[in-house]
Amino acid sequence: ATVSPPTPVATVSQYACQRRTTLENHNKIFTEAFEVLAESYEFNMNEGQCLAFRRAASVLKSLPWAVLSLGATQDLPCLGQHTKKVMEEVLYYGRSFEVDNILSDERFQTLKLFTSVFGVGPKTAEKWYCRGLRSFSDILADRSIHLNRMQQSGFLHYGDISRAVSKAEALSLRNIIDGAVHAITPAAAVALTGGFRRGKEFGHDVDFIVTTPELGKEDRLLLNIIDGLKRQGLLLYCDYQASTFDMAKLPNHRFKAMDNFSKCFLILRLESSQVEGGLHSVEGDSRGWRAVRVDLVSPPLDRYAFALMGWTGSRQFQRDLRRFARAERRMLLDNHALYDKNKKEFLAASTEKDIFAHLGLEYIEPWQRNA
Ligand code: DCP
Ligand code: MG
Repeated sequence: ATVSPPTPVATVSQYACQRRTTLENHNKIFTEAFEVLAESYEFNMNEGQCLAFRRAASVLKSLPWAVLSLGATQDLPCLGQHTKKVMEEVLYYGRSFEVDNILSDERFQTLKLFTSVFGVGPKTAEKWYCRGLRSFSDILADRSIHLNRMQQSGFLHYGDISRAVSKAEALSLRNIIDGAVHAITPAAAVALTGGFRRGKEFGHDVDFIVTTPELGKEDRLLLNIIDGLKRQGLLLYCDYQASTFDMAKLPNHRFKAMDNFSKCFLILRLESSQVEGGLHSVEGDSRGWRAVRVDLVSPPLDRYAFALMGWTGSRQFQRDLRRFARAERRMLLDNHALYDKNKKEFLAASTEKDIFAHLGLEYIEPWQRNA
């Protein structure tokens, strides 16, 4: 890779969906600092500043060169005064003092620890922090705290599921889900999505889309898969959510965390013997198995392309696809559908390429969506 911007520098779009962002990040020293700041703003419920730093990080991730001076950033979008001040510190001192302060802050450290538990979001973490709790043992010793089922499983399997999932483990899980699906109906299909589809070597979970050609059978399919996994003794935790999908509803351009398809959040038992090269977790390997977080989503077949797009991510890429659609095309996009406000009609898509084409965007491969 080159270390300085080639001349002339091509203009960088403010939208991640008009940039090609591979996993090769030449500006990690900046983007890691931005991520800490974004997270800190997220804990303080400052959505605007949080997003500003996530956007800035995303722009730098897309560059095929390393930023070596502030001057090199003058034509880049999404970099405000605050981001540039942080970059200046990093360039001159090799570190940002603001970031160092956040990292050594007790509140930040505690909220980071608490939100690392499956089922614990920023609000719950904040509540526990305000009660004076600082560690897992504080939480577990406090009799006045009620843990929901998800949080109980989160603590029970904390050691395993806080450790990254490897690609080999993800592929082994695909075989397991494949087997469960095909025992039910050979017509159904399984696709690995999320970060692994973007080419990542490690993830925090494994995301799959399952589909059946029979419209309306999605809920049934998912329940049958869950049942199959249970009978094999692989189901450690299951939170199933039936579909609330309404095809008459306009897409919601706001990037909320959830779509309305039938889905389940699982913790599965993965045997070491099933994984090529063994388990990624050292401790788990001596035990012979580990727990892994798995998400399954089951859209109706005619919505498959939208669901695949949404679940492939990255979050920043999907956020900008929706922002681009609305601001530049007067269209509404979400995980379910694409609606053209000019023509007042829904635009169908059977592949991701169709969606890019409807939006008048060049096709971006999944491995170029690591924004
Ligand atoms: N997603 C969604 N609705 C949800 C959960 C996720 O639309 N209820 C989308 C957002 C992400 C993608 O699916 O872009 C995958 O979510 P993950 O949180 O699993 O993120 P990644 O797979 O990209 O990263 P990781 O490696 O941490 O799992
Ligand atoms: Mg994932």
